[in-house]
Amino acid sequence: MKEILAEIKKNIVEGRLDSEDEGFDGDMVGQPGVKELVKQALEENVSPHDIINESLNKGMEQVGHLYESNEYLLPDMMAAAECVSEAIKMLEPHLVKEDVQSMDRFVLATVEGDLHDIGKNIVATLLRGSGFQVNDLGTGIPADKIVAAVEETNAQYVGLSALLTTTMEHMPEVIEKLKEKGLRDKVKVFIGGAPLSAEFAEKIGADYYCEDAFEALEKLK
Ligand code: B12
Repeated sequence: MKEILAEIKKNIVEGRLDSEDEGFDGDMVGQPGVKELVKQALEENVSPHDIINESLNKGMEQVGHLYESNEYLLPDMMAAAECVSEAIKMLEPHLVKEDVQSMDRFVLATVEGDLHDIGKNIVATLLRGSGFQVNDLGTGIPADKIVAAVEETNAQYVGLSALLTTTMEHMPEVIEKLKEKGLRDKVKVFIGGAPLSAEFAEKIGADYYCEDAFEALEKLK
């Protein structure tokens, strides 16, 4: 991995937004943080794709493991999440191609009971950048509301995100309600989030499982 990508990942794990932050061990003041490093990477023409997949995703994966092993507490996870959100904001202009326009409509939501939105927001940014009209409903959205949005906007695609093993169980509800409303054949259902898999997509009758946001774009093509 490029050194700068490894540095960004390390600073995500340390929860260091900028050079004023101490970091987990408290001795990193003065060293560049996520903001400075992402700026530098963009200046060096490192691709936003690599920054997202190699630094942001992998950094958060490591944070998840540290939380699981009780080495990190909730505030540590939140500090890392803030760094990723800030990095995405900086990457957004580089992911959005202003000349693309499409009539394809995509409804996106994190399912009921789930407040994780970093991955969903990356998906939204990439889709908008590729010309899709994205109706991002936000987090913790009940199945009824998601289906109503599909109906109202006449969307061709719906994307569901879940990061908790408990909340992924709300996904089949959305598919059932789409069937009840006679909308299932009019919309392709994409699902994503760390605990999901292609097997789960097949089991619940979703059309596509995507490991990351870029895979969603590939599948849409
Ligand atoms: C950051 C984080 C948080 C942040 C969320 C901030 C935010 N605004 O999202 C905070 C601190 C708030 C948080 C809270 C909690 N969290 Co949390 N969190 C994480 C962590 C570390 C990273 C998630 C993340 O952002 N990853 C980075 C993004 C980029 O990756 P991603 O979401 O997977 O998205 C990519 C793909 O999956 C895909 N994708 C995602 N969605 C979609 C949708 C579509 C349509 C498509 C096509 C693709 C796609 O594309 C994305 C981009 O490439 C994970 C660990 C992990 N390994 O996932 C734990 C984790 C998910 N959290 C966990 C837990 C337990 C919690 C809490 C219950 C903790 C608590 N005691 O309160 C709460 C739950 C709150 C709630 N009700 O939702 C557990 C879940 C365990 C389980 N088995 O369910 C994990 C796995 C940590 C762990 N190892 O224990 N969390």
